Amino acid sequence: MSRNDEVATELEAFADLLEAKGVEYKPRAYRRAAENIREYPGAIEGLAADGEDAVGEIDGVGDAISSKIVEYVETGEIGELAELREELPVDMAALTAVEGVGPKTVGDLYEALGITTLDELESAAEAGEIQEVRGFGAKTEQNILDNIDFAREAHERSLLGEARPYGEEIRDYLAGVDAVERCALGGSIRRWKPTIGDVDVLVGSDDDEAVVEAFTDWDGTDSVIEAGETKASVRAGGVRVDLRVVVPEEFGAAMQYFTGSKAHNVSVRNRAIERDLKVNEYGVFDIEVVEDDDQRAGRLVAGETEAGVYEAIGMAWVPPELREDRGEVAAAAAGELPDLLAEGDVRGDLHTHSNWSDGGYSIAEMVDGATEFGHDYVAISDHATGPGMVGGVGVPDEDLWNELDEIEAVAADAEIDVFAGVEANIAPDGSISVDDDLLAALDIVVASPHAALDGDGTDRLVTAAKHPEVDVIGHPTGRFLNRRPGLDVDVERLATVAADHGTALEINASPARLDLTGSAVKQATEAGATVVINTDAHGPGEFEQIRYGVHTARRGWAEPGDVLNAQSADTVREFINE
Ligand code: DGT
Ligand code: CA
Ligand code: CA
Ligand code: ZN
Repeated sequence: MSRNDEVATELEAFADLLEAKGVEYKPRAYRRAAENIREYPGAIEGLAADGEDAVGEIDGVGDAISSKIVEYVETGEIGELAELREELPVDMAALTAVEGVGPKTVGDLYEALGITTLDELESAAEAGEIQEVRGFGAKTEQNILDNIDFAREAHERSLLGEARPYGEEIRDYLAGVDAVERCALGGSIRRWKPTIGDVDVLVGSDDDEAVVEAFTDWDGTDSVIEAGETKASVRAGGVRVDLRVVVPEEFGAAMQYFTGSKAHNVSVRNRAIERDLKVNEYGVFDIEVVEDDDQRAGRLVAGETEAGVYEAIGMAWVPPELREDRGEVAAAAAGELPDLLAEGDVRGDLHTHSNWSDGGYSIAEMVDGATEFGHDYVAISDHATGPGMVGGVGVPDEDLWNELDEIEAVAADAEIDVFAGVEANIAPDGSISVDDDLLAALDIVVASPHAALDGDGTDRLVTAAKHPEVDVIGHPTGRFLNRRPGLDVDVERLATVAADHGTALEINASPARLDLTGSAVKQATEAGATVVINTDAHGPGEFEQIRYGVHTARRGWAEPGDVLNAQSADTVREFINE
């Protein structure tokens, strides 16, 4: 965790506890400051060394907050926050992971019932104690009971978008250690699963002791969970990282084994057995012994490289994103793996926000950001108002006409193509929240569900996909990873309609969403639909999150031809003008 992230996390914890105590306004200020510190390009400890005034130069950081930041950087603690934590000794992260439970609820339930953990919350709800608390009712209590299991499970997994940067940092660090010959990420993080149980790192080296030592000494390590001869585990920024060290000659076999998924490995092993071969984490051997104590028995056929392992059992190397046992073993054996979309194939972003709605930057800044990122085109698609849009985030139709003028003015000076768009809300009945005249005047219409996100949403989305002005169905299920599962959607039916009506289905690349999922993408493209990968960026710093969407598309076997924004601006224009 960078120092900026660390400080931001402390301020957010502060905000939660203040909110839990019923303090008004302040929590918002703390969250805003936290966000700006996270995005601040310089190192916070440098500013802190120059004193409170220097820290105060960051947007949204006033006197009260800057003195706390200096205190934190100097002493490793904010005194006032430590006191708050003692007053309210709650597991805030776990409790607020329950859909519908915010910091204020946590504070009220602690006050009334002394609840500090998920287990205590569950027992209280089961005993009917929560509905007796002032301001709570039977419905809230039932809601808690319905969502607690999901929260408990979710709380144990990190978002790919959080874990991946740590994984890459540690991989790059280890790659620079003398004793390390080969180094790679394995497990779910290499397969780009949306959530990660732990980060697996694999090293090929003849000096395991030196590698384990370098690993546990890493700057980013918060604590060492265990350190053995060839294995070690640490906690880094809330994520568990598992290291395994193998000899370089067995690195490929180990990578194949530790990348998983388990189901993929079972399929691979069965294919090997059919050929009188044995595959395990040490190599491919030319005898079919499954229950032999000597794992290395037999003549070694392959093991140094992963490609060699697959080749030895007569199949093409399988891209990690496909290793979920969804037909990839048969496809690789038949030489019929898809020609997957690559990160560099993406040419634009068709769903972004400016400060006309809830983004933090002007239209011109967003367009500059897209240009710098290397895109050929970008769409500005601010939220419209409409039923279900919370908290005055959306732009009313009459203002959207003015925004359209501004987008066109920025477009006239831009180096890249700029599409004028909107993100309209899809109401529960499938209707669209914006006037048809306005929809027709815009280049691109993204329509997304934002509220009433439970139950079957297929009819709702199908109705929207049929709307003649709608070009993209944004984050179709509305899920938030680890927070709410979103709508149930019959993807095949939606995709069939979308294909007929020239509507693209979004893979929202925001790490909190990754919606559609990989398996839904596979169903959608098999039904003939076009997908589009968008960041939903609320600032220029988020354009780079597109990679999470690209790898989700790859998990769905997507080829460049399946993806709208892997096409030229002209082709996109044709698609959205239809
Ligand atoms: P995660 O960490 O829950 O997000 O998921 P993975 O897939 O990273 O699972 P993890 O960390 O438990 O193990 C990493 C890989 O090691 C896994 O994908 C496949 C392999 N592996 C671990 N245990 C077994 C096992 O008992 N059998 C087989 N075939 N493979 C295993
Ligand atoms: Ca793992
Ligand atoms: Ca692991
Ligand atoms: Zn959006």
